[in-house]
Amino acid sequence: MDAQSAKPNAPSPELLEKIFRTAYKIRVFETEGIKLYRQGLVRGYFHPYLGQEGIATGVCAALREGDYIASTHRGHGHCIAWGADIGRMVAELLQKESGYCKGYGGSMHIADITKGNLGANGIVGAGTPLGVGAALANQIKGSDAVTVTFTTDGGSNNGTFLESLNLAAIWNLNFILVIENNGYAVSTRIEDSTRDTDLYKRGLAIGVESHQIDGNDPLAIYHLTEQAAATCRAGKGPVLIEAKTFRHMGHHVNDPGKYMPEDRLAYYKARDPVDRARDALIQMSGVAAVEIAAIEAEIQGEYEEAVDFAKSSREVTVAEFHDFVAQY
Ligand SMILES: Cc1ncc(C[n+]2csc(CCOP(=O)(O)OP(=O)(O)O)c2C)c(N)n1
Ligand SMILES: [Mg+2]
Repeated sequence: MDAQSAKPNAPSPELLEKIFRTAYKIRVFETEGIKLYRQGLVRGYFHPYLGQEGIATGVCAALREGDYIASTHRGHGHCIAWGADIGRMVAELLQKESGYCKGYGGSMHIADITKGNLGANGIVGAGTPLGVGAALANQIKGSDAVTVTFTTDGGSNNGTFLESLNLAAIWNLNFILVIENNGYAVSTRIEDSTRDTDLYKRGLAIGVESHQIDGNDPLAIYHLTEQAAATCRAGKGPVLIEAKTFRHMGHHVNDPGKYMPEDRLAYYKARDPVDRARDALIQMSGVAAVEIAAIEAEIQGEYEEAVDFAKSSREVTVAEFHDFVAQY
């Protein structure tokens, strides 16, 4: 299906600025977060969202307060695009008690249920049934809230992908499933894990409106999500979106990603989502280079404040962690 053929209204200058700010904020968070990781300050894994920023940015910009998201192990970008406080996010990475999960969760478990963020998830594909559950709960409550689950090409091979989407379909849930297809599950190419690599067709097979889109085009993703959310709120959900993208580095910070073909990386880097958000802001709303530089400096400053906040907070102890887990 060619979703890009629809003719959306011209985006407002405010929307263009919001999209650029979000994409850039994610870029800074990931670039600087990798440095924190290399300094030994972040324990566990860190899966950078570099190169995929356009998806979280475009999708979340099209949602409303009161909607819900569920995310993946590569989840920092989704949290930021959903409006998370980056000080509390850095604190979570650094095992500080001021973190979103008191420092007990780390990178792969940042969640904020109070704001409808059902969380990042270390279990590949687990956000899909979780999102369908939230969408069902909202339907039962009579709410028109939309739930978006961000999943992955790897997650689409988990059995619950089809089971969950099928339930969402028979119940007409307000549910949008976004597959971030970056072509790899760790170092396994998608061509080696499935015969038909056009993952949106899996939705078509069970009667779900399904689209494939350039995952590096934040504006196109915004417009498509806006349409998908309207479809859901009109009682015609769910909708599946496959966003094709590529990560800028290996699976996690310590994976050199040698298996990633250089020509493919160059192709996607030439279509960098942050550059595209910046270009759209300049070209479509006439923002001058000096203003762009000021926005970038502001976001960098905000990140540095977030790190200061996190570093000044108390680190939780292993004993506290054990006591906390033992309660559940
Ligand atoms: C159910 C499950 N199986 C295996 C793993 C181990 N694992 C972690 S990430 C990953 C692959 C991730 O690839 P993909 O789902 O495409 O997401 P991407 O890393 O490309 O964003 C695997 C197999 C896991 N975390 N959960
Ligand atoms: Mg993948």
